[in-house]
Amino acid sequence: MAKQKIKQSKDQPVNKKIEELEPDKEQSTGQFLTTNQGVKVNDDQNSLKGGERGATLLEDFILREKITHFDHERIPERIVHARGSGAHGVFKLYEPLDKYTKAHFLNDMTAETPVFVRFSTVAGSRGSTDLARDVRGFAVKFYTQEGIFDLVGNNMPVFFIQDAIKFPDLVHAVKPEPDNEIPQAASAHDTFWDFISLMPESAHMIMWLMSDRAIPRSYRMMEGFGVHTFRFINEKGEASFVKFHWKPLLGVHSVAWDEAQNISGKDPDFHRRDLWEAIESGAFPEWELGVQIVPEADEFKFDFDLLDATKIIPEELVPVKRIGKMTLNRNPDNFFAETEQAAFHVGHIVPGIDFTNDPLLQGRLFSYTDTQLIRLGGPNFHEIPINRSIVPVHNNQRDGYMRQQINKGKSSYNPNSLGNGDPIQAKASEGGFASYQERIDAKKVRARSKSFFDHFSQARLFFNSQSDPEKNHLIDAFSFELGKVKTVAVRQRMIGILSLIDKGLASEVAYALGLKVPQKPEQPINHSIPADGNAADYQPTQVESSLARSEALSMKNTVKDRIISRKIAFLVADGVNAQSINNMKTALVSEGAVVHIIAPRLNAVVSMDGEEVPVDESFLTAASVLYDAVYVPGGTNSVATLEAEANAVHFLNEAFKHCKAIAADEQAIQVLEATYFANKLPADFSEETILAEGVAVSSDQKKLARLFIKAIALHRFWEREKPRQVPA
Ligand code: HDE
Repeated sequence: MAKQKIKQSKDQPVNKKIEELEPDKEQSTGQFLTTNQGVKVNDDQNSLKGGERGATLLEDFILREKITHFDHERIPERIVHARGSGAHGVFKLYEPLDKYTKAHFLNDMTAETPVFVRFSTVAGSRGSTDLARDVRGFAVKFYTQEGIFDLVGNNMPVFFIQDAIKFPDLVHAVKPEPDNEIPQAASAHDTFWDFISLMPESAHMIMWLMSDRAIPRSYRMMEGFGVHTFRFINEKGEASFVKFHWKPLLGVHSVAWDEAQNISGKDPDFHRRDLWEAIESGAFPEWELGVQIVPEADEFKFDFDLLDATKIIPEELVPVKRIGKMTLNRNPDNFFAETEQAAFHVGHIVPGIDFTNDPLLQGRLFSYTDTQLIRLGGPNFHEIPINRSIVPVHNNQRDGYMRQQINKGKSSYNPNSLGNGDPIQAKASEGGFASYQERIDAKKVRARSKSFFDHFSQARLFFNSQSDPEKNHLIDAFSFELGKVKTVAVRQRMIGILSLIDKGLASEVAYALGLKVPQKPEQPINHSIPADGNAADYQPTQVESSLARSEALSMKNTVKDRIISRKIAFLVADGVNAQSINNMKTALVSEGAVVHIIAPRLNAVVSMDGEEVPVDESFLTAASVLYDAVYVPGGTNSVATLEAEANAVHFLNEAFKHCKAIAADEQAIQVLEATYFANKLPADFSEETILAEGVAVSSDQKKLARLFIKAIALHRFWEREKPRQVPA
């Protein structure tokens, strides 16, 4: 098991981007308060008045400046992905990729490329909860030696729609309904499912959205995907197709839906806090960058179209090659200046990387600059410190709101002779970007390729690849979301769509909704057809996937051998056995976990030996949904108090319900016996049973710690949900 490396965020070597940001930083320590014009302020408590009780004078430039600036503090939030959190880090390459791409940062083994990453939810507003059932954004800005490369991805590898022209419709459908602006940060409402039920192309993405991937345990435990197929271009000008993946070294883990809903109340900043605290404590999140490379000659080898963003390339068909590692090791100094003002754009690419004709990608290439113009207020958003390239920018673009750069000289045009012809174009051999010369010989049409018409085979592949608990969660999620839909016809239409993915799934959801699966499911009528189109020509095609399952699609197969940064609750009261705390704490902390002592009240409890044991949280401020596992140490009086303390019993009940690892010193077994799962306690506490059921009790503290650590690493004991009726 990996030992935690303690490397404090502030001790990290300064990377090139951090260095570049330094001159823009302000620190007020020991300084006088000034106006924005640098004039020292003498009284920041009272406005200037005509007499002590008189009217305020217009002349008060200090008051006016302060209030005016305040009035203009807000900028529009992002239309989608409004809620997010960012962090700085670095990317290091494992091996040069010269065979495929000439991109410098993917070839130079000595390069440490600075990155800024922003994770986000999609639907909710800036202040919404982190634990909404939603897609997560995973946007990475690489500050390379050849300019900025943005990999603007999500934590799901496919998308709802195939053509960018449908994006405003999708977003209008999922955002709060326009009459009453309900619901916030949720897809469980009529307009969303109305749209989805009429857009069979969303079937695959809907499976991901209803899966546990939509409720991650942490941003640090999510995969990331570039979604579209991009192109790599090597020095010789040869192209290959590429899909980008981020693989988290902590594994891919999620919470339970009931837990997600609870966290939203207890700590709406759960993911934001988790990322911040992990980085502050030196448990730096890490991902490997993976690529799936398809030779250009193999473009038509698959039973799906590489240009269709509703399809994955199963890892069984093209393995993911891990080419480097990203480490996030520094929190921003200022949320607004860095995270909020970060402007990502899928069109920011460097030589060696290029686009494909994926119609979703092509539309995005327009949208991201356009949106920054309104959000950040003009065309100079690239000059905002977080967005600045670490290599110099020279061109003939001039002026505009908030221009920072002071361009010298007379000429701002090309060709010019007055400026010596500068700045000059770079040859491809000098690093100049030259677009890939794709051959195009086509009619100008508004159309969708027939190769995009299989909407169900990969949705089915996804479902078939899930473990039983994951399948149950999908059924429950569909039942919940469609249960929130008021229009029965929409629910019924969705049952029709589900029946084309999997009959069992459709009938379970239909049962929950009190509906019937149509005997012969009507072929869903694809409503995204042009006015003059013939509906029959737009029917989805029924294709069987060449694969029965894909292991990479199930979280069951993820990394489960480490507990770094996992949060463990210790429930204690006066009279606790300090030894029983310390032995377990030492063992957990040495594996990188974080321990919180939780007691009936704050400050400290007194151990059975009269020692003061500091308390981190009380039962009032803590909740089991904020922890990964629970331990109850021994000590007769402590145990007696906890057994009679409803909050402690509830804490354990909830942890059990959410399938978490639970451990108790043998002396504390009576606390477990006070819970609702007392009659479900394992018959024995052998290693095998503990690792199967996730409840460990022992008087041997070393053994207990060893098994508890293994159990925490397993993340959840979903089998406990059988027969899917666990009370709180
Ligand atoms: Fe975005 N998307 N998107 N998107 N997207 C935005 O840009 C858009 C899509 C993604 O942390 C906006 O700066 C269109 C796919 C992320 O700042 C906007 C289409 C994927 C972020 C926009 C898509 C994404 C955005 C809103 C369909 C995964 C947050 C604010 C053609 C590959 C970046 C902004 C951050 C943000 C448009 C589809 C990922 C409006 C038109 C597919 C991670 O420009």
